[in-house]
Amino acid sequence: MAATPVGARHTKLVGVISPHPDVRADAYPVPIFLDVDTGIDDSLALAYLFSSPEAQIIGIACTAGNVPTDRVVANNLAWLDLWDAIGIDVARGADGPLVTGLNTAEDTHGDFGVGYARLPRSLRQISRFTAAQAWVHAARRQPGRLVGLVTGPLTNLALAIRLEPRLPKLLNRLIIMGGAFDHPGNTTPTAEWNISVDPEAAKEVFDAYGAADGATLPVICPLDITETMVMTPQHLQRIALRAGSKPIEFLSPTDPIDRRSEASIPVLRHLTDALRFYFEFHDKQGIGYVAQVHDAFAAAITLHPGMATYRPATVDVELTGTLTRGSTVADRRGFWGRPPNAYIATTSEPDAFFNHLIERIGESLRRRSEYAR
Ligand SMILES: [Ca+2]
Repeated sequence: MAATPVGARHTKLVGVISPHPDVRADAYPVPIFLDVDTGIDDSLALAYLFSSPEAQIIGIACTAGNVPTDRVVANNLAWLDLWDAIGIDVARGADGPLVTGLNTAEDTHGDFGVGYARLPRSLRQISRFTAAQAWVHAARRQPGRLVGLVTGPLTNLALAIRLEPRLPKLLNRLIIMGGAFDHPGNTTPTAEWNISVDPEAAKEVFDAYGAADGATLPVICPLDITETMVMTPQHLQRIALRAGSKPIEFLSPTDPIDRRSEASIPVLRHLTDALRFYFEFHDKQGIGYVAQVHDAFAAAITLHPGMATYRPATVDVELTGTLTRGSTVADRRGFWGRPPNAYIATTSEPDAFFNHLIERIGESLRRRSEYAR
């Protein structure tokens, strides 16, 4: 069978594994629009971004996923309070996927989406915009500059592209945590959670990029790479040491079932209680008393694309398979005759990522707690 050559407009990208070519090292701070379903690993991604001076968070869209939309909103507002973040609008998204009902993942993230943490209720107001409107508004305000990061289902982004079909071209870059390619799924044997919750939305987004001549292709950060980002109790302890938190805690599967963090730094106390639940979930899955921190890694390559390598691919989503609905499929041999519509993140160094994450969050918390004294 003859493979059809891909279109000329992307020929410079075809067949290479390379650093993402569309980022300038001097392009800091990065104005980021977040779309999240917070979520324990979303919470860690937020912690990383709030701790990183290169990130300028423009707004946060709340998508139903790990927990229902209202809970995602409450979690995001609470984290903004805990991090003393100002000037960041939080926009409520749709109540569920474009076509089907909503599945949530309280077994993975806890009834409140943040494990055992009980975040203080926030009195902040949410945006007057819907999440889809907020996407469009943010992109139009700084065309060609905004970087999108989605660590939940793609429902709101798909709705935003319906509102503004030029959105792919208005964004500087887009990073999506989602999908699995040469790797088993984490929701079905072949499907990853974010894509599986709303496959129609994911397909709309990937199709939009396939049709958007001149748009910078989105980066897909799939399970293949995020499942190698395994956080351990040692990593969490290193954050606490760096932050100067007291007492220094070390989480263990032999801890009493009702043990909760007594960390002196509130953000760290809540993160510890969230991650304890996540460690236990992974342990129950047979992975060990650790946590795959998918969203935090996607956040890191948003700020530092050089932390991974990428290959261009033509990506689509299975909608009708009786066993494979929600699976991502990459056409590497040009069977479909369609040009690449994404880069897939392929390799990275977990140790380098965790050193960076620990330094960022630990140092930020240390400075904040010293300032508060
Ligand atoms: Ca998420």
